[in-house]
Amino acid sequence: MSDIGGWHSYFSSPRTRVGKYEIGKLLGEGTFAKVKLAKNKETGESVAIKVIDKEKILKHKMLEQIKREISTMKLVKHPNIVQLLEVMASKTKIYIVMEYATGGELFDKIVHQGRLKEEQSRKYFQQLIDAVDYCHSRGVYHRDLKPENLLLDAAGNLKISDFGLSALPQQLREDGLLHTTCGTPNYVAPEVIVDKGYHGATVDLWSCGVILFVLMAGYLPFDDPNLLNLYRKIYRAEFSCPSWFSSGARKLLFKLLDPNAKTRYTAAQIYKNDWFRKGYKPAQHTEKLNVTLEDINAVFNDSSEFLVMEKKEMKPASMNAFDLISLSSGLDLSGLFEQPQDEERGETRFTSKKSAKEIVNTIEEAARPLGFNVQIQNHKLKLQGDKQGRKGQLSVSTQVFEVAPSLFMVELSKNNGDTIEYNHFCKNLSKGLKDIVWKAEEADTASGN
Ligand code: ISQ
Repeated sequence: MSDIGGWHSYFSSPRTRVGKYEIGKLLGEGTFAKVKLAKNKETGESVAIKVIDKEKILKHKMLEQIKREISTMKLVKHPNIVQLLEVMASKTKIYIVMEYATGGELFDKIVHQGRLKEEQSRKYFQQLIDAVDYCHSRGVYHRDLKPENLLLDAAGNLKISDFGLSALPQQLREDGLLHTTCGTPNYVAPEVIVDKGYHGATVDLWSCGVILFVLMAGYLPFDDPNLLNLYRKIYRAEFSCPSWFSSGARKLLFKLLDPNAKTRYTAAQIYKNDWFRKGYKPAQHTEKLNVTLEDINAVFNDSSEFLVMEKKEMKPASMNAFDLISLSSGLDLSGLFEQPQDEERGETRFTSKKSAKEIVNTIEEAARPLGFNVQIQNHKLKLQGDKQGRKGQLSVSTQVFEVAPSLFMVELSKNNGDTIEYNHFCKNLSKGLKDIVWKAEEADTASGN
């Protein structure tokens, strides 16, 4: 176990808490938003939270649009679409809480395993069309369907993310995951490229065609290092199917990757297609969420009902079995709970079942009358003697560790000063701490159990 500058190396990192969610690692980042993994502390459920900067939204005059998009997202409930769970706001941020798709991106699967078998590709394509058509029937268009937006859940089912944030203008769509300024046009329909005005549904179905091709081929139908050449290939729908594509799949692809939006297959035509129909089971969707526009407005009006505090929570550093063993000699942990230990090195440990906060307060109350200047930082205390001892001013560091749920270990270590004075101090301190600190063997008596 290392010791850095007198403070223990088991620094507990601050955990940000937003409402009932404890914020975890970053899942992705865009210009206006970050997506973070989070845990609902009431249910233990993992969620993905999109954190949007309010100031940036206001600066780009996107407020009304974002409000509309969030209310749309709340109305979309389909097993193959990442579900919006709730929306919260702090003074500076908007938090969009969504289902967490644990399986990662579908296209990572292709990157690692190569192209998929036709059956598997068909299953994902069926789920994709089911979800896309469900949204279209409610007037919601994605307009940016691409691999990054296709996730998988724990059961391996497709989950489309960001349905609803789609109506934002392209150049302002930097609000989500993996969205770059010069996003790849590989999945974009010809009519979008020529910017003649387009219909959201036909554009999404073109992208579904590109996605189906990539799933079965393992590479893009339209690709070129030169952007103009790429646009030309897309505009003319210049692509060819590899030899392993079945004739049914080829036929469907030519109907989807039709450069003429007017003759391109609609969802209704896809449902009638034989290749698509094989083994197709429509998804069962449940009722719409009962969310009104007032709910959404409340989030943006700083209504106290929706306002949450973002706070950094310091938990005492926790220890695992290896940490505990490394503190003890060999595998015998009994030494851990006996006092005094490592006297020569100036280290002493106690255990307590009181809360970390109570322990810290009690140490502080016990140390001040002994003439110590006390600095507290989370669950670490620095105690500085007020007079010079034989070997300089006595300085002691204290930290509280959680060794098991509701069992804390208090570790004292001498940073400076004389060991005899330190031991004397520990004895006096332990007298002051007699209500909360006891040896493990005495714990039951001390806690009155
Ligand atoms: C859900 N699960 C994992 C990652 C995500 C990224 C963006 C939106 C939703 C997500």
